[in-house]
Amino acid sequence: MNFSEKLKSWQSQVNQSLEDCLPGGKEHPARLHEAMRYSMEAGGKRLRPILVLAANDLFPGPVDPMPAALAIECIHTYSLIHDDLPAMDDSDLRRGRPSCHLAFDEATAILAGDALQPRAFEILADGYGRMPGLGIDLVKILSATAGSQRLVGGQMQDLLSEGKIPDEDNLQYIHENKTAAMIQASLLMGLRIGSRGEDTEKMEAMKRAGKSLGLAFQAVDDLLDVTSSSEELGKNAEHDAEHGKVTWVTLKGEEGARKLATEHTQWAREALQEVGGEGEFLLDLTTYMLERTS
Ligand code: GRG
Repeated sequence: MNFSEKLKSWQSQVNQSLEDCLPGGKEHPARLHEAMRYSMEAGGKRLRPILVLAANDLFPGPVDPMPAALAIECIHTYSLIHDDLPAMDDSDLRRGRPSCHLAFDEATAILAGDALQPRAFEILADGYGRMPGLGIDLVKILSATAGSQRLVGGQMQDLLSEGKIPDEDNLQYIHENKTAAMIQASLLMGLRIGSRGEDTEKMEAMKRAGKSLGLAFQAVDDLLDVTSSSEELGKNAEHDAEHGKVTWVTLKGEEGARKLATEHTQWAREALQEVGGEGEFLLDLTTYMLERTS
């Protein structure tokens, strides 16, 4: 299978497994389950689950990486639902559809996000509970990443910085934690599940790869916000400027942001080469992430 065939095949496997792993839309309380499914089934690129599967594939072992891939998508989707709320980024479009709080209401959207978080850890417990060493490591990676010093902390700092004087260190902090942390965690979980997951040197190199890939992803996101339409993105374009957000584009210009994205992608690729293994798909994925249009 070539790169795009494999990507499509993994995306459809992930979509099918996500469909199976959430409570049915008619299950009581139906409104809550419908809202969870509404945001999850709206699609999205599924990049984080694909990163888990691809990192596992570097040194594949007997353990199924899919539960970890589903768990990280549950955390990611909750973060998008909450990010769109009026109290946060106040976005009305997500994954090509009205945001969850508009399709339902604010309270339901808050609860749908809330409910996706424990579901993530339940999926990990169900998938890896019989392998306590591995299971605990995965819970540790995902819970630390989703917590106050990474994803939530990055979001807090992002909100506190709206309309403030641009500060490069602050922007770096926000992007390392709000965006790169989840990309890094996806790669670390995938590698940990594979047959060489206890090799600390490989895990350290993967940490560096994840950070660079995440920072590249954010620089591309900042660029797309100014160069693409809402229709192409499936979310509001020019949202950053409207919300007084500092981005790599406002700090360094389009050319500077593009250079940053290319450099970080290159560093990610070098770190991935240090990790080793069957890395062709993952290297192609870094190019796909750099060249993406949505
Ligand atoms: C509410 C705790 C909390 C965190 C929110 C996800 C997030 C943090 C904010 C979304 C706004 C944003 C531009 C984040 C940075 C880049 C990012 C995470 C984009 C969305 O990820 P994609 O493009 O989305 O992978 P899809 O829909 O394809 O899954």
